Amino acid sequence: MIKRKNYLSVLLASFFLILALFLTGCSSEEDASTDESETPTEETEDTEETSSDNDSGSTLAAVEERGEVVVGGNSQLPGFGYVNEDGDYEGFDIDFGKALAAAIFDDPEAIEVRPLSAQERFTALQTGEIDVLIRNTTWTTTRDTELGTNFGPTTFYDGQGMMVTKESGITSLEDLAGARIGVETGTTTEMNLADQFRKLGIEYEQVVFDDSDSLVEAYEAGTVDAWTTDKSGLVSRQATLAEPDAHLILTEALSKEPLGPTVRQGDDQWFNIVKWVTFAIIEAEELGITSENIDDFMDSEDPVVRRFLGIEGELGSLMGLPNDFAYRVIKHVGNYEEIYNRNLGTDSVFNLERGYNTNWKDGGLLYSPPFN
Ligand SMILES: N[C@@H](CCC(=O)N[C@@H](CS)C(=O)NCC(=O)O)C(=O)O
Repeated sequence: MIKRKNYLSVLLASFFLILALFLTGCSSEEDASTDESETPTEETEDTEETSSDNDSGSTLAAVEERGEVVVGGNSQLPGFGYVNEDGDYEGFDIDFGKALAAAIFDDPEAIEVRPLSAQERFTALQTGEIDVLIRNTTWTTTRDTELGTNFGPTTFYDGQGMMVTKESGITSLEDLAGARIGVETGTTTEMNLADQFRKLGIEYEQVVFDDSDSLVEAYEAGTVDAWTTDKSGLVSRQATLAEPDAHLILTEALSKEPLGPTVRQGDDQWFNIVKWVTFAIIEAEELGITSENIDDFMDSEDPVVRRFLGIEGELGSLMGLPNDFAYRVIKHVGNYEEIYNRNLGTDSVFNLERGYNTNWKDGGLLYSPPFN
């Protein structure tokens, strides 16, 4: 059964890949999906077919049978998703994948990360090659509709930025008139760049790359004058440059980039699991529950805490999970603050300020609906 599924996935994957290349001519998926002349695209029809194969509950059943969650991730973005010196995947996005494994298997290591380029990621989700995509991916209308995805809660509120060398003397977008600007294909970045520069009436030369390694290489070699992506991506890659201090990220933001996990449409149970595991991480910070102190909460009298940790009620079983799923997640992976600090904040080389990514009680945008 599993073998047949895999075979079908491979066949479908090849088909989608060829179709995607044909439709997009190797450009961004936004280009393909916003072209009204192609509506409805074959991609849309096939996406629906894949989704209908995915009746509610089938993803969890397949994950349980397999014994691990297959997460589509990034391997080139320190802090978010990358391979560390020991050959293991590490990062903020990876931890949200581990949280799913902790909730289902009580084992955060029960995941397999499939490294995917920006271009490959949605095909991998549509064909069933991965269970969930957690790869600095922005929630947009076309992805939610034509690409057949359902986005879970935003885990990182970001915006697109621009990196230049300090030596260039460039301090604002206006200074980039006539510049060669590097951008990665298959991202929201390409369209935002075009939109913003059109709005500002700035002429520029867009240079497109297939992955961030080749883009950063070209920037360091001076083949492009500037490069643009999510500010988090710029911060992450700045740390890998030969002379990080020789570069600056312009203060202007070109767009809103809400990043979060996303699943295929058609399996509401799995969508709920991804949503509520993510919310558990946010809620735990609000409740002051950490991986260190969680056991002290097990005799709490607070009904909110008791329901959250599964001491009372049956919230987990309503979505096919054990009732203590939130306990498992926080015990093994930690709450939002712990995950953030470890990968991006005070305990990391990036020391990135949380900005919008603070809990609503501290004036930020992170907010979990009630666990009841
Ligand atoms: N958030 C944007 C951009 C995501 C993206 O793919 N960013 C690039 C630039 S940092 C990246 O992660 N590249 C890594 C790679 O090519 O593997 C999106 O969803 O389209």
